[in-house]
Amino acid sequence: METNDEIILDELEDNELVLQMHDDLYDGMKDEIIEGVNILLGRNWTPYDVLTKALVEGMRIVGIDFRDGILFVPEVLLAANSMKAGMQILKPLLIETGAPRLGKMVIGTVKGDIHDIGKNLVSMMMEGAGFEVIDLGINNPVENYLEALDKEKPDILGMSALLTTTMPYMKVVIDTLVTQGVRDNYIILVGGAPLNEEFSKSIGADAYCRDAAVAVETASNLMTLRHNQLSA
Ligand code: B1M
Repeated sequence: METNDEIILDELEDNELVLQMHDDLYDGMKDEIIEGVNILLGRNWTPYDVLTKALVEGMRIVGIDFRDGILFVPEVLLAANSMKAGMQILKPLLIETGAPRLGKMVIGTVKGDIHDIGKNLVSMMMEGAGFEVIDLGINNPVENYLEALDKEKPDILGMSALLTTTMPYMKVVIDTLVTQGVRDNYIILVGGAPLNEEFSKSIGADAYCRDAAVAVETASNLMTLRHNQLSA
C-alpha cells in the first residue's frame, strides 16, 4: 500500500487532493492539511469552498466513524486540531470583505460542552459578513452570557451545543433572560448538530441555524426586520 509520504499533494488533481485532505484530516495530519489548504487557495479556490468541501466534509466523515466507535477521542482531537490549523489560514480571508458593520453578536458554547469548531466557523463567517463578534469560547454558564450581554450590548445572542445532554442548557439561558425582562432585547440564534427547528421554537429562540451560512443569512434577515420595526 502506498504510504502518505509518497503522495505529493501538489501533483494531485483538485478532486483527488480534496479526497486526500479528507484522509489527512481523518488521520490528524495537520501539516498536510495546511499544505492542502494553501494549494487549493493557490489554484484560485474560494476560501469558502476550501472550508466546506475539504475541511467541513472531512470532519463530517470523522464524525460518522466517531459515532460508530471506529475513531476515539484522541484521534478526533487530532482531526479537530488539523481542522483548526486549516481554519486559521482561511479566517483572515473569510473576514477581509471590508463589509460595513451589520450588527454585533455575542456567541458561546453552552455549559458542559467543549465543542467549538462549529461555533468558530459561525464566528468567522459572521465577521466575514460584516458583524462584530464577541466569542465567549466554550463551557459557558448562564452568568457568562449575562455578563457579556450587559457589557457588550449586542443585537444578537448566539449559542452552540453539540451534545444532546447540553442542548437543554440553552433554555436555562433564555429562561433567565425572560425572568430578568431582557429577552426581547436580543435576537437569539441557536445551532449545533443535534438541534432542529422544533427544539429552537420549544426553548423560545428566534431561529435555529443549520450551518454557518444559514446563521449569516438568518442574522442579516432578522437584523433588517428589527431595523424596519424600530423605524416604523
Ligand atoms: Co464530540 N461528539 N464528544 N468531540 N464530536 C459529537 C458531537 C458526536 C455527535 C459524535 C458522535 O457520536 N457521532 C457525539 C454527540 C452525541 C450526542 O450527544 N447525541 C459526541 C460525543 C459523544 C462526545 C463526547 C461525550 C465523547 C466522549 O468523551 N466519550 C465528548 C464530550 C466533550 C464535551 O463537550 N463535554 C466529545 C469530545 C469531542 C472532542 C473534544 C474529541 C472533539 C471536539 C474538539 C473541538 O471542538 N475543539 C469532538 C468532535 C470533533 C466531534 C465531532 C466528530 C465533530 C464536531 C465538529 O466539529 N463538526 C462530532 C460529530 C458530528 O457532529 N458529526 C462530535 C464540524 C462542525 C463544522 O460542525 O459543530 O455541527 P458543527 O457546526 C455547524 C452547525 O452545527 C452550525 O454551524 C456550524 C458550521 O456550519 N452551528 C451553529 C454550530 N453551532 C452554532 C451556533 C450558532 C449557529 C450555528 O449560533 C448562532
